[in-house]
Amino acid sequence: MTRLRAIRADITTLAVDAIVNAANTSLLGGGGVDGAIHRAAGPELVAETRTLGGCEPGEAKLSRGYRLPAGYVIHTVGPIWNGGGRGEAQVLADCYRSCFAIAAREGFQTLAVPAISTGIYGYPAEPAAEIAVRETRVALAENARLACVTFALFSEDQLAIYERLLAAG
Ligand code: AR6
Repeated sequence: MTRLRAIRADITTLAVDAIVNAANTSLLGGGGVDGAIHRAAGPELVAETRTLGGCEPGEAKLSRGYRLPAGYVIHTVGPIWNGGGRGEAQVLADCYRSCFAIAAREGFQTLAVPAISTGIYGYPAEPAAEIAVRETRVALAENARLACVTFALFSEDQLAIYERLLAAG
């Protein structure tokens, strides 16, 4: 069975143990995938995230999924792209590591992950995907319990980038 796949999907529709949210430091909702997750989860989600004390870029926090088909949401805050010379790549890698650390701690077996930072935060899609695939492969190698990570991508262009990286092995 393949443990790593990329599909074109609205991440809010996926029935996995946990989905990753590309949030902001307030954790109180926003646009993009964050807005979609909050809408689909219902108002109970912001009631919980309000108690989490925010989240720094590169870190992650866990909440329940409420009305989502996913059981939990792992909220992370990606870097805002500023040309690439301000540590953006390190912060993005830290996002994935923080999410996978929570998944390992909780014993999650199935995860869905969006292309963190590549929307409103402006991170270029290709280098962001390289980091996502690299860090996910490390997590799969380190965590035998993790059965499947799905990259849930919103556009055909994003999907093509991920498919190429996954095919390259
Ligand atoms: N399912 C999967 N992917 C999605 C969905 C969805 N339903 N909706 C958008 N995407 P973005 P960021 C893709 O902007 O760049 C929010 O306001 C989208 O096409 O959601 O990390 C937060 O509160 C893109 O490829 O997140 C922050 O303020 C990717 O998800 C800020 O945006 C990420 O785009 C975070 O910006």
